[in-house]
Amino acid sequence: MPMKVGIVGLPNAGKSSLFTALTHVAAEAANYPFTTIEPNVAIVPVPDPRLELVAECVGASNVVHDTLEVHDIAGLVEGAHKGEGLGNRFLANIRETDAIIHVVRAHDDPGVVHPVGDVDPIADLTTIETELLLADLEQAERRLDRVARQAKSGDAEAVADQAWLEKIVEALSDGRPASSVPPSKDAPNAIRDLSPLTAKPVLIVVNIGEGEEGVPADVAAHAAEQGAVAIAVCIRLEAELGALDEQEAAEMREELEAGESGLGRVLRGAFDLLDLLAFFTAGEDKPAQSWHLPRGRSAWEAAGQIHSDIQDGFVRAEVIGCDQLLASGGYAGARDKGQLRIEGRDYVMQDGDVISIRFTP
Ligand SMILES: Nc1nc2c(ncn2[C@@H]2O[C@H](COP(=O)(O)OP(=O)(O)OP(=O)(O)O)[C@@H](O)[C@H]2O)c(=O)[nH]1
Ligand SMILES: [Mg+2]
Repeated sequence: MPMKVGIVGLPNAGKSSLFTALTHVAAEAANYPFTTIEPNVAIVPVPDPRLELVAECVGASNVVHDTLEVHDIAGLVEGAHKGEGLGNRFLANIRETDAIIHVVRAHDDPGVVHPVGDVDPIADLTTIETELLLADLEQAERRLDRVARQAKSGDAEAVADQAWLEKIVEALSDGRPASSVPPSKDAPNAIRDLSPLTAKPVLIVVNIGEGEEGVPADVAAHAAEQGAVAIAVCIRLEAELGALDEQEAAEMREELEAGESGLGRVLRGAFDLLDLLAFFTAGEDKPAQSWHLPRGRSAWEAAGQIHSDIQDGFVRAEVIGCDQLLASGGYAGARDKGQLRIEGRDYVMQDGDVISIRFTP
């Protein structure tokens, strides 16, 4: 299952332009079978240069980068949590995602209509943040109602859920995000069932005009306050460059002194938010593949990323850090040096591990 991110923002902020530009990247990425599940869902590869090196070192047949699923939703407006502009349906779409990209307009092109008035990134960010907060509050209150009824009959899980939900409702009512309430040990499923929007990590993409540079200071300060990361991208330029072929785009980029691809920064930024580690599987004449896991997970959980059959039949794993594998020139050299370790199911995966799992089918 790829990790998912959802793009939010006011109407006309530049969400669909960003989405389209990202899908161009996906379509052009070498050997990647580009897929569009639905018109507004794209699967884009997250390239890891280490994987290319590992593939070459072990003589793999091809390279398959792990992917990120990006959801574009229609613009949210004030009142979205109450269903304004189909808001609730859009919000439900992003409840399933692992992280949020929040696009905010900072360019002042008079040709693009602003939905509520003047170009004001802080006001716009706040409008959307408030909608997410109110949407969470409404969900949490509804759930609390239900759980409180079950708790009356003495159901221990419901009692624990109720206690946690009460804290969530209190925080949200005060304007604090769900992320400010620590998850409860006694109510492990409550957070998953609620999947609050305001507990998801946020990447703010500031849509700047051509020739502008950097995140405006007030937006940077606002992002820091919210615990979000902000980057500046001229989305229209990226969308135009994305439609060109790679060489043309590189020439244009140089001519315009546009610097590194803003889309690369968006993808990497979104991915960094998820705080995952990468691990690899690779063998001679087999595909070399990258996978991702939250930090601290076991070899058994890594197996589950690859295939549930491999997880079910897990026997042991052979593991080596990719740096060691590369330095030894491949598996044979690493084995000679005793660097290929045998690990059990509880082994804690490290970033850059190359793993092969023995399993009974
Ligand atoms: N000048 C300028 N215009 C832009 C930029 N990014 C997007 N636009 C324009 O703004 C308009 C709206 O962009 P979209 O990407 O459709 O906006 P959206 O956020 O998806 O809007 P909704 O789907 O209506 O919520 C389009 O006409 C874009 O061409 C930019 O960086 N600079
Ligand atoms: Mg759109």
